[in-house]
Amino acid sequence: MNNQEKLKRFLNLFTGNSKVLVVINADPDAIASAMAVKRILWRKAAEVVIAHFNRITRPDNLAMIEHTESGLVELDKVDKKDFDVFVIIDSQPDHHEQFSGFTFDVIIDHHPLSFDAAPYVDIRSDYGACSTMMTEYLKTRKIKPSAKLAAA
Ligand SMILES: [Mn+2]
Repeated sequence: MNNQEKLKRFLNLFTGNSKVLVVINADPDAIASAMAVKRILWRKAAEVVIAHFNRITRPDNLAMIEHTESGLVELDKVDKKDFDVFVIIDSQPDHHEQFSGFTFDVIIDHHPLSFDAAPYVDIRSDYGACSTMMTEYLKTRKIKPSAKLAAA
């Protein structure tokens, strides 16, 4: 499947009413990738919230979150019932028990394949970073990353 077809299939999962929850194990690659998803879904979904479950303590991660205004929220502060599309990015559902409470509609990752049961799966184990994959999505969607997204 080429990038254009992939993007089309990805976007087909959302309507203008979709409330999307992106769940990440926050590190710079995951944060940057989740922000790219949010950007790609701008005007394609009603709401996109990025939630993380790990405690973010490393100063570089904190600086990145502040600098990029990524709007990250803590997973235990979100109510699953407020969302209807679930995305996991830069991880697969079996990577952490915190992911296990969700049935994901989208899995986008670059780690070795271990879990690919979802309506939309894009796992490229030959990529060094998930954000590299997302750069391709942005390009395919003809989006120039904003300064903040590019910084991420
Ligand atoms: Mn990664």
